[in-house]
Amino acid sequence: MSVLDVLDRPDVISPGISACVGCSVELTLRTVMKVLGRNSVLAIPPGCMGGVGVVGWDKKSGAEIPVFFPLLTNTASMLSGLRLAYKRQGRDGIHVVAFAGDGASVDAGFQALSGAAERNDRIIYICYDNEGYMNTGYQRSGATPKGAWTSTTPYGKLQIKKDMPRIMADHRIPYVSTCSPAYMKDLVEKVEKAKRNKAGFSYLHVLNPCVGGWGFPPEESIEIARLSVKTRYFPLYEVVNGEYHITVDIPNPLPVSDYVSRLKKFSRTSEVALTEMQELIDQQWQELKALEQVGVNGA
Ligand SMILES: Cc1ncc(C[n+]2csc(CCOP(=O)(O)OP(=O)(O)O)c2C)c(N)n1
Repeated sequence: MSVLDVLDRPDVISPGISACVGCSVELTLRTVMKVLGRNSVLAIPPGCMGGVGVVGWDKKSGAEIPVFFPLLTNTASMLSGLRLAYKRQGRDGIHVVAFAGDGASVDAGFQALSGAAERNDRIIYICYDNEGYMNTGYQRSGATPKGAWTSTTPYGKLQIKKDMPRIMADHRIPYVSTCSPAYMKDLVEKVEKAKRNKAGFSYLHVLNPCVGGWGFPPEESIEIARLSVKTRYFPLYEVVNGEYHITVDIPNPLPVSDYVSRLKKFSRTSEVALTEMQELIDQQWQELKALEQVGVNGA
């Protein structure tokens, strides 16, 4: 089945939800759910996607599947419970899915997420990473990169971005991948792998440019996402049973300054910080290449 066939499927998310113009998260959610289909239960914690109406504030659900609203802190553990309940009912075919922001995943909900991964519960957990607590006014999160402006880091964040996909891979769960809305074929194939994964936990980490929080024109959302990959700022790879594989190779990367210069959130980032960012990107790419050789199991 081609990607176009998948993208032509009917939406399970209703039209008219109130995401910002140019929101790449909405596009990601619609696409992911086209792949996973109607036999799914969706958990959306507080955040942009919770706020825009997918959970159905007006009692006319914004989705044609069951959606519920866990706390910012407990998305994964609620899904673990659901999975057990379905198991007891003999309904193993239902996809139990989280669609959660980076704040809900790398910070506030990390304990629940790490616990569910450590137990290898059969959950599909998708983190949409817009690099901050965007719904509540652009506060910094553990996923905000060093040097970036947020409302709580007015002169640029001092710490580097938490490398969440690598952290999740070190739980040695069956499936981890990074995805981008600018590489739809790659994204669809990865969601399909998660859908087929019956062995346990699947974690997908999507980098989603945020028009308001990052400061760029709405029509450039996908271009910015593509630049993040082409500069190797956000490499696309997967880790299947401990084996790393770069799915979109970038043999001739653009300098990270091509990406940074497009985003207002980096307008106060110094030359020194930019050099450091490039060095970190080069180092992480080398590490990824090395992991491709040895995997998390060192085999
Ligand atoms: C424990 C707790 N602290 C704070 C909040 C308030 N809150 C609601 S949404 C949100 C932002 C969530 O950020 P993120 O998960 O990154 O999603 P995004 O807003 O970027 O979509 C916050 C802080 C909350 N709901 N629960």
